[in-house]
Amino acid sequence: DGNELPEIKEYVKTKVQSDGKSPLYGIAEDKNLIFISAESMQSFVINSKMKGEVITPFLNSLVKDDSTFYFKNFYHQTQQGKTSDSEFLLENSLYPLSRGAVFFTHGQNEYHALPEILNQENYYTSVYHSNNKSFWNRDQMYKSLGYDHFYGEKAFEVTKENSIGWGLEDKAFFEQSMKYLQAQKEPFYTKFITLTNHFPFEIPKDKASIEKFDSNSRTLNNYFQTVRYTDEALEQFFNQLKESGLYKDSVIVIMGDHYGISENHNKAMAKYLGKDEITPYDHVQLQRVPLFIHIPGYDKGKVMSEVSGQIDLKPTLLHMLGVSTKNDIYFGNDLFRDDRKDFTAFRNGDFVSDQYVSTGGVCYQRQSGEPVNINQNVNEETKQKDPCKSITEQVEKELGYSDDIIYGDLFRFIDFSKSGISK
Ligand code: GP9
Ligand code: MN
Repeated sequence: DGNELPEIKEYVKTKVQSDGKSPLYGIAEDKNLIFISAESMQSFVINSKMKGEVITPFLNSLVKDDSTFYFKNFYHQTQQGKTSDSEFLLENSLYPLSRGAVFFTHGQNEYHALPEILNQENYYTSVYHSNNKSFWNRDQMYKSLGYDHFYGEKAFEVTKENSIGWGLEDKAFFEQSMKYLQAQKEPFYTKFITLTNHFPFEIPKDKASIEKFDSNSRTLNNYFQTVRYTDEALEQFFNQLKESGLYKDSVIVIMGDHYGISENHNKAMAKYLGKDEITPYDHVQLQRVPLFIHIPGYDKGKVMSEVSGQIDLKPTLLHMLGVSTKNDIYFGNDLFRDDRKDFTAFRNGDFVSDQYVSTGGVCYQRQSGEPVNINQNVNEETKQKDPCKSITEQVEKELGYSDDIIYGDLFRFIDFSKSGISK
């Protein structure tokens, strides 16, 4: 019956939200928001080479672009729901579930998601993704999130020639999306979900622009080619946005949805990174996915090194659009604020903070990767000195609150329209 709500509200008010506005508050007011979910794109390919070749020339150029904020310590926080979990984090700033996919298990809940909020701000909202509409229960979930329209596989012309792996290749996907995009009422919030860089990362020879890697993992060997393909598709899309005139009236966000290379390929990954092995600490660092926030016309963009995660996007994007989140309930922080919560939590209770990485019960110094020396065979009092312990407690509390909201469908009990959320 919503009994937990007062405690959750209190937590969000005191530990998550803060008064005052970030320097970028309202910078994108009334602009279109074009969000691109880049399938399986991990940060280790950005500004890196493979066999002497640059892997992502276009994205690297974006990193340097004065109109771009690139977040190099941005983590995915997904679990078994993969792409759908990353969508859930983005739209709600709530955590996905520890088992299963919340898109399936709680697709009929009440949410207070980005599309619904932006609809109230007179935005048209849509998703483009060339896959069966019911995959990940998207058709149902997108209604619950408030999307106006979902352009699924049937909206596209998919042939043998323009398909790679899971379906329509990214270049054709963006190209065919342009006619719909240009017809949309502005301002709009539109999410594109790419597909070509999906496991097992296979691409026909004539569509690959770089070599394969050489290791014992065919998956990693292939990965670089499909990553490069998506990089080229993104460049083409930026050019098409410019030609259409939409570019200058839009903010463009590109985010990796989750890892592409699992720990089953650690040996090959170690070879690529020139390391002896992938330690648990390295594994956490490999959960970084790229985040680009590109604001045409803005010229003070830079590389941001703050620890951050997918949970931070909803408040960040709403604030950029000049929409207050004052009485909303969510667990992320505006990426452009200094007074941020000091950790990015993973679904399994691990976390990364400014100073520490906590994984598998071991607390590491974030900068050096050295375990924090904790004297284990001592009394309780000394054990308290584990610097990760207090953060772990907050992480667990927060994950629990997020679960309470989902399992109890608690937003049923809140009328957000009466809670004073507005510009
Ligand atoms: C499927 C696409 C990929 O529609 O989003 O899903 P994933 O396997 O990455 O969760
Ligand atoms: Mn995915």
